[in-house]
Amino acid sequence: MNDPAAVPWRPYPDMTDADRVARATAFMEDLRLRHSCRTFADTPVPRAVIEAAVRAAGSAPSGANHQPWHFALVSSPEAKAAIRVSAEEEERRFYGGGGGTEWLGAIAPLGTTADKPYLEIAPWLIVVFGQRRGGPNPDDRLPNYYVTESVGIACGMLLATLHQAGVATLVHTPNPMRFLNRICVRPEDEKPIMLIAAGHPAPDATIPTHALHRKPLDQIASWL
Ligand code: IYR
Repeated sequence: MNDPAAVPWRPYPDMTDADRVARATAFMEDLRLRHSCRTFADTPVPRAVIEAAVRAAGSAPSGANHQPWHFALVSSPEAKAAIRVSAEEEERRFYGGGGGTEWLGAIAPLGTTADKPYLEIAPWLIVVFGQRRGGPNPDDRLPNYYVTESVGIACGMLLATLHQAGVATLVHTPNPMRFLNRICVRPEDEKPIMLIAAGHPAPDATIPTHALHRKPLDQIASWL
């Protein structure tokens, strides 16, 4: 029988079902206060906060526990400026018609444009790469599995950690994003999956009312 090495389950703290409901509700209520921020202040955020968020992300479940992700943590003004230049170039194509009328119509209520000053103003840009090949050890070149799903879960945990720490975020996905390999000095077999700006909201930051709508439970869940 396959009987791999294992350690005993590490128990959760003792709690009642009422505690569980209260904790789940409190966490949910806090997470529901998260919104994308598109106007950042240049106020610094300690590197230790970013480090904790990346370590949280790095504990996400992944296919075969290969942890197929790399986080490039960008704070240098030069690298941020280079990312802004290339991202805005792509965005000008997108907003200039490349996105197509349906897509552009769908995002119109967000009020976004090709101008992305936050890419330079936010103190941190976190560029997340998915690794097609890797494995449990740094030099492994094995195939990875469920890379997009694994990286997506990791990014959710990263966003939740930053939100808990009172740091605002924006997920940005310029398309195509290959320029991020060059600027972040990552190999071509890594695929940029998302760019997350992180920092403090500017005093004049707003949330588009379109983004306030959250589908009610009965529209997003079914019980069987
Ligand atoms: N990447 C562009 C366009 C954009 C696309 C979607 I889907 C959004 O939800 C928001 C924006 C941009 O960042 O402006």
